[in-house]
Amino acid sequence: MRRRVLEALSKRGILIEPDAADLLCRQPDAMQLVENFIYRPEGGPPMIIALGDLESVLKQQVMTTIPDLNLMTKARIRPEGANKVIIRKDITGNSTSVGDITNFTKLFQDRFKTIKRMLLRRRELQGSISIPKARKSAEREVKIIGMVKDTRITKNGHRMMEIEDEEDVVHVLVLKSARAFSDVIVNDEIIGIVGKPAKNGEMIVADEIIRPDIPIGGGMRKNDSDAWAVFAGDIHMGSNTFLANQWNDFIGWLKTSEEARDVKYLIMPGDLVDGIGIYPDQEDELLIEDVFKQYETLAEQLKGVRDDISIIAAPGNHDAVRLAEPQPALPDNIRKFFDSNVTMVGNPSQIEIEGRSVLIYHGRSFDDWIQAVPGLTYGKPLEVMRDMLRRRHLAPIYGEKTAIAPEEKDYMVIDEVPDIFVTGHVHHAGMGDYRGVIMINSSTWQSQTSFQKMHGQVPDPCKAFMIHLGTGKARVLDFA
Ligand code: D5M
Ligand code: FE
Ligand code: ZN
Repeated sequence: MRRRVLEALSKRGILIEPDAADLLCRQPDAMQLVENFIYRPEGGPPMIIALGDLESVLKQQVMTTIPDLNLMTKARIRPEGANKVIIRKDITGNSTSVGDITNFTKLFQDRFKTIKRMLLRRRELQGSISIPKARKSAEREVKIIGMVKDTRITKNGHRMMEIEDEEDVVHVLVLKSARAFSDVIVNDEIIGIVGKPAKNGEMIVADEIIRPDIPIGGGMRKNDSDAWAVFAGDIHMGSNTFLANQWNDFIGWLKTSEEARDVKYLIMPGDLVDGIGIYPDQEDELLIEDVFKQYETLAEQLKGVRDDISIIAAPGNHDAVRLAEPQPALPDNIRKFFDSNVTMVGNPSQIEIEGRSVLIYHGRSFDDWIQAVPGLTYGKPLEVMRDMLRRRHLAPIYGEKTAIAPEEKDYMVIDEVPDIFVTGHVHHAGMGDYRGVIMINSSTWQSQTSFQKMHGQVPDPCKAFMIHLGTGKARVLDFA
């Protein structure tokens, strides 16, 4: 092992200090670590690896160490039924918005604080100051962080924004000739601005707009998991447009197919059923008019899924929980229909499976994003998801279609960068990658509804995405 490791490094012209070499060779995944050093995204490989460098890489690693024995024998590492779903972030049981509290102050303060912290880590925003200080500043360049309260185009075609921080509000002008002009701004997002004070501190002329964004060079590192996760959203059980045959094919595949043998997780990001009273005259489009019966039917079918598959189900805007986001998990009187391998989580929620962090969000805010931002469309949900990741927020636009609950903490902030980000709602199927985050929009099991026809929305149903949790390998299955 030592020889292989040293050879691999020296081939690339990398030296390693003896104590670092000792520690490296004691790692069962030493060769993988060598790869990580070679392909280190930040500025290429180091010339000399010191003990401290290696220790910090080991600390960052998502993988747990694999016993040598398993590597040699290729024995299956995960014992049967070892699935563990760790819930990292979920409103369920943590709601503070009880009764008729309609005060959003704390929510917005929390959002501001959390995203400001992320922005302050950006090199471009080192030395940020408050708006009052920026107004009085004699410097040529100032840096501020604030929430967008308003944005409009002036009669000369420039963009004028109102930016607010904890102390003050200021006008920020983005000239149409500035590079930042093409960057879309949505209301209530939190941004950093680098610019020049003007008009005696009444205004700042922006040179650059900075977003919290996803750090470059992240992404899933290999781990020892053998398991696949499958994603299936927007089932809409009970609707007369529910695609029963295709769904049954999918469940049948999951039960018996050789390809599905190592599937250990089924993740369902909302709209499990069609619900009742979701839109006017919905009864006319329902096959099952009792919402409990809808869940019971779904639960019955999921009982056919192998016991060694953990099912994680979140609600959407058609499900039987409060509509305001974050939505808690489905309550016990519905949960009770399902087997014990089903974990109900909130919307959004962040879970960990096999060392992978998965952010699950149904996606009601797609409607607001698409309406607010020219160029975003229902047909390209991955572009919207990328915009959510760049702003580290699932639903920044307040007061439109997405109902938001006045919680004290903003659960819609993406504070932890996920390995996998899955959404639904728009009934499209897409998989992509943004700076190492795997993005999935998980299709639907409902054909075009009359509502969608009216709005010219064409669904892309009956696709199931699969991700190998050890390697990040992806597949798409088509049951259409
Ligand atoms: O949403 C399914 C699709 O229909 C999704 O693309 C959003 C769209 N939809 C649903 N309600 C609305 C409203 N009120 N405006 C615009 N677009 C909408 P589902 O949640 O499954 O009904
Ligand atoms: Fe839906
Ligand atoms: Zn929906």
